[in-house]
Amino acid sequence: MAAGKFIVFEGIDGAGKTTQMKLLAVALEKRGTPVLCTREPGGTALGDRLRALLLDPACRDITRPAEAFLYAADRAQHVTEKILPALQRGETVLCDRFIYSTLAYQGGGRGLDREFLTKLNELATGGLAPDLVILLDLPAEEGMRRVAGNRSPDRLEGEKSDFFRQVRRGYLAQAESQPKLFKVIQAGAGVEAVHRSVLASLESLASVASVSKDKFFPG
Ligand code: Z5A
Repeated sequence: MAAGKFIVFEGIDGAGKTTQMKLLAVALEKRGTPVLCTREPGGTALGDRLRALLLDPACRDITRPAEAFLYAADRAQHVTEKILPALQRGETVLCDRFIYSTLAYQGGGRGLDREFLTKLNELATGGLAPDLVILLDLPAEEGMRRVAGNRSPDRLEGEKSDFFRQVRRGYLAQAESQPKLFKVIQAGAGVEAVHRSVLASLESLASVASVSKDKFFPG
């Protein structure tokens, strides 16, 4: 059975990852591509419990390395239990955040050593890498404004805007150093315009390239 494609959505909080991942899933399914949508942290029973801990404002004393280990534990379980089996079944996996979040948040934002984080990521993933990373790029203030309208801030969203500016820089540096893997999309545009850009970014992926952006937003 042919292996499915692995597509990761990345970006700061409020960039629109969840919105765009769902739109892409619908678009692919309409074309007959089997899709699994998942996210980090979360995606497994263990991951859901780790997610609750990681986002709990009461857990503000988690140390920086402990935080990195918790995200890695979530990822190790997620890759083995959910992502790899789906890829082996031939499904296209759409994942809201992956190793690049660790490099951007724990590296760029928290200042942890990049080599340490890269090793941790390798350990957690067993070397699994996506076919495409869609980076939805947005100024930190705009992302914070979007999520502020929705709910009270979780543990990380309580961070200052400077933190999210560093995270954004962390993402852009990764995209610059891996231009074949990353597609950077300006996420400040409207939902439909961003979706069109997401569809266009799939052109490099052979098995999902038949998705026509005109089909979903005619005219
Ligand atoms: N984290 C980490 O530090 N290290 C790691 O390794 C990993 C994660 C894996 C996960 O929380 C947290 O964990 C996250 C990083 C950290 N930091 N925090 N906090 P999460 O999963 O709850 O947070 P998130 O992934 O950032 O989700 P989010 O805040 O919901 O953002 P989003 O998925 O990118 O956006 P959205 O839900 O699609 O849209 C947000 C709002 O904007 C919503 O009202 C939309 O209707 C609106 N929206 C979306 N698109 C648009 C456009 N184009 N225009 C206008 N409005 C829009």
